[in-house]
Amino acid sequence: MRQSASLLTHSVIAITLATVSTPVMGASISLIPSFSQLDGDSIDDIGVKVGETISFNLVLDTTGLTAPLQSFDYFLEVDGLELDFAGSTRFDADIFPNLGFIPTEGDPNSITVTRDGEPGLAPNTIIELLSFNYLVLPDLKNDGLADFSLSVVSGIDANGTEVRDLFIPATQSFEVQGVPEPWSVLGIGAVWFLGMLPKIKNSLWRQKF
Ligand SMILES: [Ca+2]
Ligand SMILES: [Ca+2]
Repeated sequence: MRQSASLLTHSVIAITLATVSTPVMGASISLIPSFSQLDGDSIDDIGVKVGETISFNLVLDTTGLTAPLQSFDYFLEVDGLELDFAGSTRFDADIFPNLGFIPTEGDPNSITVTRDGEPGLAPNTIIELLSFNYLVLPDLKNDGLADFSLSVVSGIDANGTEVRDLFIPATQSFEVQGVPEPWSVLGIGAVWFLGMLPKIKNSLWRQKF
């Protein structure tokens, strides 16, 4: 009896742990490759060099939706001093045939992009929607502010229901910041060595006596 009670306890614990450790799955947007934290501020970063072109894809995940996603709109904002749009390639023309752009009045660095049409995107589907290319401009700075930000504005399913709030996260953003060239790291090392040279000489001199 005691053994069966113990087994029951273990079963309950196992079920509880399984429930706790199972991640909550839901609709989302994400970028690949994903970005990471390079410093102490709150925004994720990508280390870049002036003049290079960076590329990344927007992934749309409809996990948890109950009807096909029939339209999908997002707001895109870019720091035009650090990044210059260098083209994009869409992969979803057979899913959302209609593509539209709504410029933001007075702001050339932001735009709303709309997609709709048949057949739409089925629930519990993950696709790469498009790829972005951006040229890194010389006015690069590390100020902890987003240089690229993309947010879901609206998603309407086949029942006409607004499902925007089901997308978690519904925003993806990152900052671009410079990484030192290998030669400049060598340069810093050479300066340090030259600065230390008198101390090294003195130390060697003392070792003689
Ligand atoms: Ca950061
Ligand atoms: Ca920046």
